[in-house]
Amino acid sequence: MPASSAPPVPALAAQADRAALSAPVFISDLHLSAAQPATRAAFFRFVQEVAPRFRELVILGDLFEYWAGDDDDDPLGHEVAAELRALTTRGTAVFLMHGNRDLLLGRDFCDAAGATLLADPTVATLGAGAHAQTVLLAHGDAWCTRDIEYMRFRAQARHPGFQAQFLAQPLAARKAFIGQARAASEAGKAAKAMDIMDVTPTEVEAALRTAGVTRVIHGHTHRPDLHHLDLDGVPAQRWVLPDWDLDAPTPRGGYLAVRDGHWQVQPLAA
Ligand SMILES: [Mn+2]
Repeated sequence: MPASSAPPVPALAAQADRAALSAPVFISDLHLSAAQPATRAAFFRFVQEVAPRFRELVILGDLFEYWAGDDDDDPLGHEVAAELRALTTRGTAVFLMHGNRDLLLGRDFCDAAGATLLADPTVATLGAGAHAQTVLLAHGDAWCTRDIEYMRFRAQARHPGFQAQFLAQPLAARKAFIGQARAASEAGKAAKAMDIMDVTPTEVEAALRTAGVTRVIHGHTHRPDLHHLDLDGVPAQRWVLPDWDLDAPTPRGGYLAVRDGHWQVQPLAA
């Protein structure tokens, strides 16, 4: 067997399916890429100035616009991992969930960032003692069931065999495939009715019942809101995180802060 030949295949990371949080801040859908310098700068500022005030930073998917594998030589991934690692050394734990765009974030990235990868969905405990609550955490795309075409793609993209096969391809081939998929996705989105891009309310309610909780936090839809639900007579809440785009004509972004039982969505400071 030739000693040199093929570079090592990026490894998938182990996923935790529970998390104990005390004073977390939640973000999602930053869609970081080299093409979004202001969003990247805002994220680094957030990690340096806002996140250290919390005990946990929880990223609920689509931190990156795309992820071809942990062996990507694009410096952005390394810079983000270094920032997150620096945050953990200051005492804030980092939890990360895959989104639909960065679901190949793997073991090397998580190790470099000092991050714990969470399964989608995960039931987290918030606080302890009399104030303890449980909450369901998810990216949100699994509940967009009215988009049949997307659900079919999702099932394939999340299949471990498909992922292993994909990651075994050379980096350049993976990047070419992702470039084509992104172009097709942009074209498809424009043609789709907006309401099939949102979650199906009954799917979220079913997930809350299965998890036995009355609160859920997710992203993905880019429709930040607090929805009050009636779950078989019990009040429940669905928190939808804002996406970030500081490179847009009207910059946007924000985070959900949870402290002492108080939940609040904060826009990014201008
Ligand atoms: Mn998403």
